[in-house]
Amino acid sequence: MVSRVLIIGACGQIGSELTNTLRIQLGVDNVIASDIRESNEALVASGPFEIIDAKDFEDIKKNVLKYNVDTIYLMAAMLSATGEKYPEKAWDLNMSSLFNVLNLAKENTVKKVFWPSSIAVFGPSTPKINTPQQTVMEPTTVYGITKQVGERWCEYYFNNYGVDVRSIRYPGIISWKTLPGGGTTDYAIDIFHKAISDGHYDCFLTKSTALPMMFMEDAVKATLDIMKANTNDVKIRSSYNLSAISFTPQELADEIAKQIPEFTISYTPDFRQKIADSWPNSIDDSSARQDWNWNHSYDLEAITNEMLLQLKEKAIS
Ligand code: AKB
Repeated sequence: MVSRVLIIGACGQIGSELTNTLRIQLGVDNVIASDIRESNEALVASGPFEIIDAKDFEDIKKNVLKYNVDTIYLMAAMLSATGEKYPEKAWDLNMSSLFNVLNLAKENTVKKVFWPSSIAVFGPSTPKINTPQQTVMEPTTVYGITKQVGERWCEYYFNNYGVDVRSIRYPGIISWKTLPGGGTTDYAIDIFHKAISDGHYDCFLTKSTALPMMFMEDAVKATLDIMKANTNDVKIRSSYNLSAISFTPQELADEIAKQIPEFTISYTPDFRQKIADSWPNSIDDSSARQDWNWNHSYDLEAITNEMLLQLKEKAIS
């Protein structure tokens, strides 16, 4: 039987592309998109869409029953930079939405849950290079705290209630279709837009701030791979480290300048520098590669080529 999925937060950066790919794989009517508002016209027009508040258990349940949903992807969250501006709201949204979905699985209303964690789960005391799967975790952002606590609850619901919850720790995700909202890694997308429109980018991180990053195609693939993996192969039920590449703003700027030689970059670090400084430079994701055969495809050159090509085309169309 084909799975029927509900995506909560479907208008967002990752949610929108996950929805499109799932609609191709499962059929449009088997993928119910939802968000707190209709903020992505193309997405709303592309198949079933419901306004759902991720903090409202009954709202989610009503739609799960209406569409006979068996799997939920919870993509709604307040990210690191916005979370620092609204700490209580970030805690409230990120935790209540997770509990709503875990509890629907606990009562067997849905069978499977995907919930994203992040490299934000790590903190300044974590080893920075090739950060291991299991290590010191003392996040200093509210977003990171919600991810760390969320991971503990995912594992708890799996161990104690048999909830089939699966999770990966996303690095910064680079994409061109939908803009990201309120993250620290957003510079790696802003820079492409500004390179094309202005030939110059003023970066909010220093030139040598290395962060783990990944292209959207790889992120969507990882998400679907872990969801398709055999239950017994998903050995980690908190969240898996996931990695593709790591680079600094300067390295990214140099790569862009290979194609736009007149491109220049300046650096004006703001409050997001402190967040970036608390995160790893690179991630050891050997558990994901071993347990469910994770493999990335896009390196820095391929990402840069694809971003510039697609955004230039979008600018003239
Ligand atoms: C952010 O920067 O907050 C996110 C993340 C790394 O989870 N992109």
